[in-house]
Amino acid sequence: MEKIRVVKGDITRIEADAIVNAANNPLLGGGGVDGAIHRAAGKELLMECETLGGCPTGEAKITKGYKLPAKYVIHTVGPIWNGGNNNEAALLEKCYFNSLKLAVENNIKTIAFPNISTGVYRFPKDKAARVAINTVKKFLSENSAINTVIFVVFDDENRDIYSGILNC
Ligand code: AR6
Repeated sequence: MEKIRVVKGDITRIEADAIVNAANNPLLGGGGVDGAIHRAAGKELLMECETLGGCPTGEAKITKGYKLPAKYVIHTVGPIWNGGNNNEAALLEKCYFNSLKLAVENNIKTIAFPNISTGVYRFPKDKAARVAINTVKKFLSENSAINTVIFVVFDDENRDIYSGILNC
């Protein structure tokens, strides 16, 4: 069975061991997918996030999922797009890599990613998809602990980009 899947929809509804949040440095909630995850998980998620001391860009931290179907939330902070010559691609790669590493450390078998940085942070969607897919494929080829990675696409443009690259 394919280890990588593309699903269109709301990541807060996904039944996976972990969903990834495209958060910001303070980890105290925000708009976009971050806001949706906090709303669906309930206020206990914010309370746990308040104990984490924030998160540098490219790093990842884990919490419980509370009212979400997912057992865990992995919070990562994507780069803000600033023209492309400011380490944006390397930082985005770190988001995917560090989220997967944290997943393995927590015995997570299925993990769902949103399209990190492609909303408020304005990372071009096609470039971001290539970074996401290449990083995940490389990780899976070197590490057998993760069974399934789901790319959750929220808009038609990202759905077409991911389906095109992955041929699905
Ligand atoms: N499920 C799946 N994907 C979603 C959902 C959802 N419910 N809602 C939005 N998306 P963004 P960023 C998609 O802006 O660019 C927040 O305020 C959305 O269409 O959520 O990394 C944070 O607090 C887009 O493709 O995250 C930070 O301050 C993708 O998720 C900042 O935005 C990411 O868009 C982070 O910006």
